[in-house]
Amino acid sequence: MFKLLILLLYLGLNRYLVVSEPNIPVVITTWWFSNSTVKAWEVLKEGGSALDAIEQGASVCEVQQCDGTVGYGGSPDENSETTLDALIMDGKTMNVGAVGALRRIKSAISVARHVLEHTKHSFLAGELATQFAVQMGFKEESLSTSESKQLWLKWHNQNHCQPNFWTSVKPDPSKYCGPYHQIKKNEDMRPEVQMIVDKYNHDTIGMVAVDSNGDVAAGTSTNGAKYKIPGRVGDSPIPGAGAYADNEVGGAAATGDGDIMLRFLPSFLAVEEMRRGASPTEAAQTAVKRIAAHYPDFMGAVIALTKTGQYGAACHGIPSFPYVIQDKTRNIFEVITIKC
Ligand code: SD4
Repeated sequence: MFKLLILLLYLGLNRYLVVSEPNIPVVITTWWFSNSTVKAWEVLKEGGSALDAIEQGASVCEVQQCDGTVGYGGSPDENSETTLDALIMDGKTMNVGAVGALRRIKSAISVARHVLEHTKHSFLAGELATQFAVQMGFKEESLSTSESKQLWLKWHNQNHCQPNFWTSVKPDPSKYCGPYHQIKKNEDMRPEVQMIVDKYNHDTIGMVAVDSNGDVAAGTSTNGAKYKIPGRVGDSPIPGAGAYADNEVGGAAATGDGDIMLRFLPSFLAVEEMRRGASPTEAAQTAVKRIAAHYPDFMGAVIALTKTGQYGAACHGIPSFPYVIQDKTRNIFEVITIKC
């Protein structure tokens, strides 16, 4: 009996004594945006910071216009203009830099980094965020391309402005273009428009990284939703919604139907779940399920990473969801696809 007690005590203590080495540095990225992952990994493997890895990694997608859904020349709004949302969060200081509806500046995540590093603010928006960027030395240029103009012309002239994001207005937004005027709610109860998330409308690069010092950072960059109402800002630049990072726990990032997702702060929730001891996969599942309980048809995904390099993801409303990982256990990046 005594021996059995000793054995049980030993096994119990052992659980706490066996400390596995952290799997850092490490970076994870939403979708199959591997070029951004490779860039971030280059930074991390040279001993660079997680913040630099996130900024430089997401910048690659902005330049390469990943799937036409990050950076310039994608997702024209109702006026045919492309505007950008981006966020970067430092899990060491809990400082945030973000821009929403940024006009005429291509490098949104770098402008967000400037908000983080050169201001005491967290979030700048619209035309005045552009003024800030110009003051910081960024070049002002049109974000439209012949592709984005074509896309808009087709939407406007052939598809009669379908789909759009209006409800309770006249003329009937499910048939006609605007300008619209409000009507009383009970005159037209049009259901909320769901964003179609597919290869060319998934829009957001979200990245989470831990560097070799154990510092965590997360970030996003997107051109948002196609045919959005001008001025619309999605979930991506909102801390806790698009991404979140905390050195004490890890980080998370989200992608999908931002108008719905930002109501639930899924990245914050995933990090808090990991703080409570949930695995990254469980944490991401909890965040996604919380949204699905209210909006069963929403489409989106959450990726999560602990400060020790454990990772996972969860998704909803699409058949499957890929994300990319690179760490020191892999010679090259790996795309992991999960079923939703
Ligand atoms: C947005 N969340 O602006 C972004 C778009 C996206 O998958 O990630 N779609 O709503």
